[in-house]
Amino acid sequence: VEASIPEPQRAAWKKYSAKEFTTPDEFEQAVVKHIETTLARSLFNCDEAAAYSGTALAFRDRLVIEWNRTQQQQTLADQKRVYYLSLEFLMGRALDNAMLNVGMKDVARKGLSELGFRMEDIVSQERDAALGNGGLGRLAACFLDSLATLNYPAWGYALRYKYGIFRQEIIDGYQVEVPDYWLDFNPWEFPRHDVTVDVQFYGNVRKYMDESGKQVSVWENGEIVTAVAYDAPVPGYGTRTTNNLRLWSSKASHGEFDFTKFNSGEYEASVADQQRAETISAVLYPNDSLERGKELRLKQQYFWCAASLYDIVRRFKKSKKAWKDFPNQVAIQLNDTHPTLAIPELQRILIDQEGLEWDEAWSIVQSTFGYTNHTVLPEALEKWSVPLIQHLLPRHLQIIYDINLNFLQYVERNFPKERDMLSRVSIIEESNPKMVRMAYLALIGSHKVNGVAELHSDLIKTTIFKDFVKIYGPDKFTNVTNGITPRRWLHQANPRLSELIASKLGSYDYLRDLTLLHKIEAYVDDKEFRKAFQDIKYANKARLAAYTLEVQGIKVNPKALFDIQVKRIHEYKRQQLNIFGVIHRYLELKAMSPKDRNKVQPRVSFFGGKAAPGYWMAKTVIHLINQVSKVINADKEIGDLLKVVFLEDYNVSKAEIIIPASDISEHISTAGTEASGTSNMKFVLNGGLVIGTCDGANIEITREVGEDNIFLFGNLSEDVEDLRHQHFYGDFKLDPMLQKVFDTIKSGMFGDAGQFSALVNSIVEHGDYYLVSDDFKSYIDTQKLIDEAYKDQEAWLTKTITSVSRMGFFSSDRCIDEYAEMIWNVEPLTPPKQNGA
Ligand code: CBF
Repeated sequence: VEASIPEPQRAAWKKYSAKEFTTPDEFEQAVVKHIETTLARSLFNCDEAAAYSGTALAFRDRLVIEWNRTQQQQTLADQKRVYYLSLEFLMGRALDNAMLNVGMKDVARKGLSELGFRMEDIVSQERDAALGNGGLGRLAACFLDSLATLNYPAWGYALRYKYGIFRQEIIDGYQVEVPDYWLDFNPWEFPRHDVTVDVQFYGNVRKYMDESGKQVSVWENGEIVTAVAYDAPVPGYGTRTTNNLRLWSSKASHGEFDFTKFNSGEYEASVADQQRAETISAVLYPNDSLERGKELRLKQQYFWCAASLYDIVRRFKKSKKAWKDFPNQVAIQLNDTHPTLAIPELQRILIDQEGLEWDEAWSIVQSTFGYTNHTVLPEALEKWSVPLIQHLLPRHLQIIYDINLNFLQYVERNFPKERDMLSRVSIIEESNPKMVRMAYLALIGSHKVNGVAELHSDLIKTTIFKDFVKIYGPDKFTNVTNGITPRRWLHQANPRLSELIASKLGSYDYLRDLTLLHKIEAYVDDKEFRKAFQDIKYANKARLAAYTLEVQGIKVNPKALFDIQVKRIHEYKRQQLNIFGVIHRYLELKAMSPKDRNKVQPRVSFFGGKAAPGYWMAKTVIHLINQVSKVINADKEIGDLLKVVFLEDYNVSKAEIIIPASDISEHISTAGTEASGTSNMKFVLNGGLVIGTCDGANIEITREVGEDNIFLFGNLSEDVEDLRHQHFYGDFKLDPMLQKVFDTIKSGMFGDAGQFSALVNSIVEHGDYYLVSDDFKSYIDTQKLIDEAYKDQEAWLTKTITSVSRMGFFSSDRCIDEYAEMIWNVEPLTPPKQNGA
């Protein structure tokens, strides 16, 4: 292409082509230029928000150069790419991450200071990109970071929600949801008005025979909504590779305004189509591990899958390769069942539009997709009603039925004696109305299915997918234990600890190979190292204490043991167990003599997390935490011995302050319910210990750090079913300590007891499904062990340093390499050296 452009033009272009800033001077020049020209501000009215915008725009320019280069290199290399389809990417802030990944933070710090600003103030101006609910979305964000860092050619695909996850306000102890207008200023996105896809809904299917006698299906008369691409660069750490995250926004197919309607006087109707179309990408559904069959949600899923697949197929077709090569060029990972419609959509494209035979197309589909399961909770396994799909996507329903028919015939042939199995494994559930089981469709349409931690991957094989293991054999199933990016979750969140580690290891190489952390264990007895490690923890606690005072108005003592549980509020995650434990602690303190109280380990219990707006029980838990906090924090007799804090509006950027400050963090789900958890990894990596159940990744963390360095408690997953069964048949005895806690709640100490009766009754009267009472004693006893252990600060320090040094396994880089090898069969593409580009 380059050769076809005349030399003088090429020379001029090269001369003026955008250059990356490398010095503080060049950086300042870029910032000031953006502030003065792009923002039309000046030295005299440049506040921190404007300085943030200027800085972000300067970095954006820098990212774009490598982003364009990477995309060009990947196109020319024409090798297999990974497409990660996730309805959620919980990216958090981008500026700090961009500065670190391109290695320009010091340059920016110096430049900003010369311009009169403090780096920290500027970074904190940025709004979080909160396009996710929790673990699943944050995992996707960590994966993007690792994919770019490891130079894998990869794209993320999602929706450009106008409103991300709601902002949480606590008013009178209750959660109130406020919209998140995160797009007010977003320098990181590039609207691609030239990259659009028309996506069809509704309509009907016409079938006819063509001249060759082949049956042809045409999906017609539908409504068209246009998907417009918005791209965001994803820079890798210490590499030039900058991948792409493509988000789709919806708009009416005829543009913003229907002039025909306007001219005929239908003024409201002239914009109504646009408003209806825009609704599709307007909101992120705020439910974590809890889905409900709303038509708009299904529309979102199809809109996103159709646009993404069209894009992927369009890119593939440019290569002019044969269709059989599609799986050699394209690996699509389904992050949970949300993108499952991509399976019938690809089959539709191949048979209806490209004219392939069913079997050939289906083999391409199966070789292309991989499916990650993130939960065994029955309420989170998506099902869509057949009439709804019939109405919205009539052709897809036919294809789903055909997929099912072929599959059931296969099962019948291979398991002729197991008639019952057919209804169990059918994609269509014979209920009223009939439902499409999306997890089954995802599994049948993929060549690999993975769980996200060892226990979880075992559980899916023995519970929800048991029959499928028999049908396909165990090789279709695998495990990829989750991981986290050490760039954000250590280097960015805890720069001093990162620096200390680097000072001992001689470089920051461990941020690209986290297993190098093991070398830190050699310093576990090094006095100077220990002191520095301890000082950093204290400084991080002091930072959280200052934040707590500033934002929540609660004064806490950084010398107290900081006990933190931050995650989505859900009954299975058992924040209720934690707060009942806090009440128990308070009652014990109140009953003690002042002399005995003096021996008690002071503690601050921090909570944070959002409840889905319609999840009433979770909201009750938040209310109880806030009521308990009010009473305990006001109790002068107890003072610093116990404080309770609910940190409002937990999100990624707050996690970066909260996580490095923990002494102990709580991962206390009912065994067998938390697929993996990833915050457990973040806390340990930052020098905190864990109290947890034998669940999800807690088990592998224990294996890595050693049993002496974690506080496990509670019933095991294999006992859960029996216990529930016993409860169901009336064999349930409330733990006496918990009884006291409930009596206190009923006494009205924390406000109107009626408000908490459903929570209490779920345990006392309705079978205690999450086994709070069964695990209560074990939990309390373990908390006592923690108090005791914490008193020996030296031994505690040894545990934390040892644990950090053994966390190498939990890097998301390791996950991505495992996915690449076991599932995607994709190779990295190394960028050329800087001056040889
Ligand atoms: O795998 C990432 C995370 O996904 C969830 O958040 C989910 O949405 N299903 C799980 O609940 C977590 O256990 C898991 O770590």
